Order: sequence, then structure tokens, then C-alpha cells
Amino acid sequence: MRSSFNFLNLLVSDKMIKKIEILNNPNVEEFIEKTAELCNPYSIYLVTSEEDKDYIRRKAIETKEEIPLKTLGHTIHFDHPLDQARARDDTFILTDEKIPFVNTKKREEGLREVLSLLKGSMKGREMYVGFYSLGPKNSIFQHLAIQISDSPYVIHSENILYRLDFDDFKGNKQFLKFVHSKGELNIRKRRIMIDLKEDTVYSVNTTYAGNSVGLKKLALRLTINKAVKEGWLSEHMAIIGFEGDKGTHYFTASFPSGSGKTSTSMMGKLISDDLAFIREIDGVARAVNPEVGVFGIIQGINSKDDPIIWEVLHKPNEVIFSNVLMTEDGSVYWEGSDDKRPERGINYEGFWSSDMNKPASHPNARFTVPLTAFRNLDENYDNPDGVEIEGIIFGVRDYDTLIPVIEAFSCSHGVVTIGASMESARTSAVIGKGDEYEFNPMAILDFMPIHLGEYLRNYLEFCKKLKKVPKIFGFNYFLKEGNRFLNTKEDKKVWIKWTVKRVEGSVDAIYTPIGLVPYYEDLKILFRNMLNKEYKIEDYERQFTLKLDKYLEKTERILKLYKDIQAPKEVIVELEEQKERILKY
Ligand code: SPV
Ligand code: MN
Repeated sequence: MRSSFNFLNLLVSDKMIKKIEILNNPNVEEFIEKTAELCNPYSIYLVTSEEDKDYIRRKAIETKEEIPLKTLGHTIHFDHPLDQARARDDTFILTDEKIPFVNTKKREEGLREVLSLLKGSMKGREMYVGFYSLGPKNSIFQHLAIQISDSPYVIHSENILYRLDFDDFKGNKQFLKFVHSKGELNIRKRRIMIDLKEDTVYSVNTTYAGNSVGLKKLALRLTINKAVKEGWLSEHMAIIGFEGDKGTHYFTASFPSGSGKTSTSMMGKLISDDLAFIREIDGVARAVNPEVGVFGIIQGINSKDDPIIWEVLHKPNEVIFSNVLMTEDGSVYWEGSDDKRPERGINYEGFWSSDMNKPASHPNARFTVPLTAFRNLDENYDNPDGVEIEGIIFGVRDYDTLIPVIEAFSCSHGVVTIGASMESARTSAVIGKGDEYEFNPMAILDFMPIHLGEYLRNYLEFCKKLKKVPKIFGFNYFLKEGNRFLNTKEDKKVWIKWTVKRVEGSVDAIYTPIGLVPYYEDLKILFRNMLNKEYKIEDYERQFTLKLDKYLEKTERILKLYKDIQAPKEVIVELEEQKERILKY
């Protein structure tokens, strides 16, 4: 080990070399050596301990990737103006096949391209190597991962969002590999290449976390692929414990980015706000959070609607704010906050003043914080056995068709006609035009590395393995009449309570051709008890009258789409049955 590092002419301290030797893992050594040889940093730093986390915090400030704010532990980071969200068009799955809905590139070609961009990219910089566990330690859910990066901000984010884990790499262990370099931050040369064959992701010329922090959405592509091969689920889902009359019931919830997932996570006991690994154990679906932090959207966070997040963002605690406005007094402002809008400040584009007629913060501006900062954190958040999942929510941002809450007839009915049929208005979490409707099954299409039909086949087989089957619900917080939303933010509490009551078996539901719908009387009681609101029958009718012609159009549209991609028969049959039920009604 020592000799090959010397051969590379690198500055590597004896302490670092000892650390590597302790691991005695040739795969780790090879990965570090190959990356160092390619990227040519002047030194290597292994991040394995609390002390190293401190070092990274300092480096983030020294390199000016982060600026300290006046509250202890708070820093701000700016991404390039053209690098404010996930870059779909620059992200490729490396495969020689053509896969519907997946942005692919021939493997050899993609590797050649990205390796040439990475060549020498770390010259004059330190290369950081972070060791992590996705999911709890000592757990069947666990996946090991190494992030290499020349950006202290990226490693700082990983340190907040994931469990640092060095010891588990001892021996001949396998792990997921992430290579990132900010390169010259030439956004035209931004590339994210996902190599399923080697469980490796390369990312260059970007710092926006969704493109650079490997363990988040880049790892998701690798773990979906693994999950489908191994018969479990790796999902873009929050995990939340909701209180019922008979105790806590854990749900998973998937919503497209920017459509209510984080705020739903705050309505109960928090385990995860973004990702879930789900396995069948003794006939029960159990889930863990691969992460231990939150990378959340900050726009619109205010003390009334989001008291818990507001508190997390205002106490002395580790927070990285990204792409918000930095004010003259060393604090931050974002659009939609309680604070008075300042006259001027600095944002991701440079100097900003209120007379410029531009937003002060980017709509995808974010905060990065550890889960332990949240007062609603669930005691099982790091439980190696996970928690039992009794409900699954699939939510969309739909302005005109879907009712606020519905329950599926069965697991496969829910998976196909709710989850796999999701169409949602686009938000600022992805670069591109907002508000266009997009097909986004399970809110996971952006991260799909394989044929969607294969993914759904695995989902449906997973359903069949379960002896205790979770109830599946569809949510839509965004129904409108004209320009007016038909629900307020707090109404979500009622929809959630209704689903908890369904899980506990304490309310009935109305049978309709598309699923099971709440009774007015039940919702009326919940609105009164929970929100102290009189829920009028007219409101119920506006929200829950089924627009069956629109549901029929949607079902036909989705059916055609799945026929076109030759989805499994079960998917087609569920949709055809739904269509028949609507037509007969
Ligand atoms: C999302 O957009 O779904 C996020 C943030 O959770 S990102 O890391 O950009 O994916
Ligand atoms: Mn997400």
C-alpha cells in the first residue's frame, strides 16, 4: 500500500496509511489507488472519525465552499447558478441496451467520456475518502459505501446525511463506490455516469447535492438494481410513525420531489423523509432509512405550517443552508419564511437587492441537517430490524383529477393503479420547466436504472410474499378549482388520520370503481376534532366527487403506456379491470 502511494507521488500521512492497513481490504485499497491515479490530487485524507468530521467542517470553510453564519453550527453553500437542481439530461445509466424512460449511454463510451473529464481533475486539491453505512449498522438492510470527492462541502453533506462507518469495511467486504470531482465547475461538462456493472457512480463538474452527494440519489440507482435482483424494495419514500388509538402505525410515503413528502414526515414520528429500504421478514414488510439526515426544500418553510423544521433551522445545531439569501448580519432569508424580506444580500447569483424583482432564494434552495435535530424523531430511527410497515402512501401534485385520499382494494391494485400510475406536475427540484404533468411512477422514474416493467414485477412479487399486507393509499394535496386550492396545508392531518383509522379498522369506506373513499361523516368528525373546523358537505362534494371521465382517460393513457413497454401481464390486467369497472359504473 505504502509503496503504491509513493509511486503515485502523493502526500499521504503515516496516519492515513495505518488506517488503510488496519482495514486489510484489497478492494478499498484498489479503489482509492485507482481514483488517486486518475484524478491526481496532491494528498489523500480518509474520513473515519468524529475528529475527521471536524477537519472537513474546517476545510469547507477554508476553501470557501461554505461560509459560517452567525448562529453556531450554521453555514451557507452556493451552487453554480446553472447547477441548482438534479440534472436529468446530464445523468446516464451506462448500458448498451435501450431502456424506456431511462437516459442511457453505451458503457464504453460513457466511461471514456467521464474518465477523461476526471483525469487530473483534483490537481492541487486534497482527495477525501469517506466511509459510510447506508442503513443501520449490524443489520440485514445495510449497504456499505465509499464516497471519494475533492469537495469538502460534498463530504460534509455526506457526514451529516449518512452513518460514518469504518470498521465494517474490514476484510474482503463489497461496497458501493462514488467518485466525485467538482472539476472546473464547467456546467457544460457536467456528467453523472452510473455504472451498474461495477456498482460505481462518477460525477463531475457539479456540486448540487442531488448530483454530487453519491449516497443520496446516485446510490438509489444502484440499490434499486440490487433490490430488484434480490427481491426487496429500495424506494423514494419517507418512513413515518402515525399515532392511532391502538398505538403507532408506521407508513411509507412517496411523493414527487417538492410535493409534500417532507411536510408529511413532520405530521408524525420521523424515521425518514426521503428514502426507504423495505424487506419482507417473516411475512411482514419492514423498513429502514438508509440516511440519518434531511436534505429538504426550504422555500415556504414558516413557523406556522412547519413549526418543527422552523425550530431545527433556528437553533444552534449543524445546518448547511444552500442557495438561500445570506443577509448582511450573517443570517439567512428564504422566500416564504416568517422573516421580513431584507433589502439586500448575497445569493447564488451574487449581489441581490429587493428592487431587482427576482426571488431572494432559489425555489430549490435547501437545508442539510441531521435527523437527531428533529423533536419528532422516532425512537426506532436506527433500529437494525426496521419498523413494520402497515400503510403505503403514493402522493401526487395533481390540480384537476385525483381526489385528496383513496384506499386501494389490494396491494397489486394499489401498486398498479395508484403507485405505477402517478402523474404529477413538475417542480423546481429538477432542472427544466415547471408545472408540466409528468408520468412519475412511485416518484422514482428519475432514478430508474432498469426496465420499469422489471421494477414493477418485483414490486408485485413483493406484495405476494407478505402475510400482513400494508394498506395502500393515494394522496393528492393539490386539487384546485380555478386558481383556488380546495384544501389548506393542515387538511393533510385529516387525510392521514383517516388512513390510520382504516389501518386500525375503525372506519368504513365507500366502494367506488377506483377504490375505497372516505364517508363524509367520518371526515366531518376528524375535521372538528383535529382542526376545530366545520367541514361542509359542499366542500366534501367538491373534493370527493369522482371525475370518472378524467379517471377513465387517465387509466387508458397509463394502460397504453404499459402495453407499449410490454409491462408484466399483471400490470395490464389491473388497469384493464379498473377501466371495466369505470365503464360499468
Ligand atoms: C429530490 O429532489 O427528490 C431530493 C433532493 O430529495 S435530491 O438530492 O436533489 O434528489
Ligand atoms: Mn427525494
